[in-house]
Amino acid sequence: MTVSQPSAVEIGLMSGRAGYVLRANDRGAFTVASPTLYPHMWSWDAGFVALGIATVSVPRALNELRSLLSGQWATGMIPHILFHEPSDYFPGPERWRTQVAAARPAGVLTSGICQPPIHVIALSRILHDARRKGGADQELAEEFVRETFDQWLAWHSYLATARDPYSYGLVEIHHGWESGMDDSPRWDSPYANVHPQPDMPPFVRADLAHVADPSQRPTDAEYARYLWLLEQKVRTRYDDTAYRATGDFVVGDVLVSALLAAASDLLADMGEELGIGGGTAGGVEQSRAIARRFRTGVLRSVDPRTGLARDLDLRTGQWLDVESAAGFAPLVCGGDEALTRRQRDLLLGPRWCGHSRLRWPVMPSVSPASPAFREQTYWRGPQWPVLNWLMAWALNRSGEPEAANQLRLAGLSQLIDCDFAEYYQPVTGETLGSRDQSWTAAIALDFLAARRPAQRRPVRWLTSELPRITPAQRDAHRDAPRDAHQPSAVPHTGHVAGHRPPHGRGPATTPQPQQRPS
Ligand code: 9WN
Repeated sequence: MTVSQPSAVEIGLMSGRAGYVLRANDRGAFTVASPTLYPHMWSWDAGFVALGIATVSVPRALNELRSLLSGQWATGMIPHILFHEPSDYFPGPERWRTQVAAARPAGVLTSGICQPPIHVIALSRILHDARRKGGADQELAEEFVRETFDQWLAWHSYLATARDPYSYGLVEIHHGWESGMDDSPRWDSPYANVHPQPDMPPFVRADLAHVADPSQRPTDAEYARYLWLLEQKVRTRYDDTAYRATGDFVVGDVLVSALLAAASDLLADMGEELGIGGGTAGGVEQSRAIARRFRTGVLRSVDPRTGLARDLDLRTGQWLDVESAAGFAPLVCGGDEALTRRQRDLLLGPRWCGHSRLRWPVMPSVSPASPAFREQTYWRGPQWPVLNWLMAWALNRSGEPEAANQLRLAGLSQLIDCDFAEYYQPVTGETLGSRDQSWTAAIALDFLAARRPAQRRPVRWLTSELPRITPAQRDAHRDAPRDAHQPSAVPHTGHVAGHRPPHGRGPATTPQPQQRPS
């Protein structure tokens, strides 16, 4: 299917209406994710919202990120929700009970888990806009980067340490909500091992009151598991090590890892350009090291047969083979040009955006050719405009502007009715979930602004970055006895066999130090 440029009138209508939605969802220093279903500030939503607002107002976009940072925990974690005002959203602060956590911030109530690190990607986009505008906007944005550099670095370092203690190069998530793709079939297998216990406090869902059809939302059984994991986080006082020892859900997430790698490279770029982060703390170098480690982890997760990246269940050691949008993580972090081209073709081809049943050739959350595909069920097939934006961004950055533009135009066509829904039925094009969703309006503004991407610094895949494994270590690994907690799917990690992480959980290996690129 070919899609054409929107007309001048359509552009005018869409940008006006998108701006209106964002204005209406603006609560002063922050933007609610949507007016009814999500009446608070969500972490990765805020990143997308900020980059959309920047097309109109750089200062307001920076304030969005500043507001988000006000919720940062002492560990560096940016929490997934900031509860600025009371509401009927469930689970609210009384359920999260973050007062049990020493690291929680003062002055704002938050949830106790996190979401994908899109923020520095948004910040670099805002800086790009500000520089185009020049003058006060540029000064403000550059000053903001200087002011907040260490906070972003702390956020990335949190993910790279507390959430990857054994240096696998995959960020560990403790809840499906941390992936941003709540009930994705990516998580079906790990969630099968999540068993809510009778002592979990009872609950009443609030989300179903805000959607036309309950089948568009996760099921009650899924919700019970979500709340049980929340309970496990509370009972371990939001201590990641304690949770890892006892929690039911511990998974290495490839998309979060790819975003961390890309964002870390961008943070290092900004630090270099502005002459910050090079001091004693070596922030630029730390960022580059994080980028290298997680790019390595993502590329190592790719299934050579499908060309898609895979999440890793760290409880069972199984790779999770699901044809979900997260499989395109390598496109986001780059590092292997042949794989980038393969993923570009796959993405535009008949299993994905080019699938014959799709109303618009826009990125679906799950391949329509997959047995896991469901047209109408939350993250099991419908299209999220922000995912499409992310793929377009990644293609642009990978030097594929034509492919990126195809997704951009298709994405704009999908949004032409200006409902700015949370997500879209991929076959009929019907709007689903919440209306006037902030991040959808924001990416419409970004797509409409259609500025040329900043030139990507070529990221070459350096084989010397791959941790090495000697034949002796490989044999030792092969011969080592396996148990239920020992992954069978990580033979290529380059880790030395025999050193089991505490609590008998996770792979029975420790990594070799990574070699510096030559
Ligand atoms: C739980 C706000 C958020 C998005 C997530 C999306 C949905 C929340 C919910 O809404 O999650 O965090 O209550 O369903 O899955 O990606 O950030 O828009």
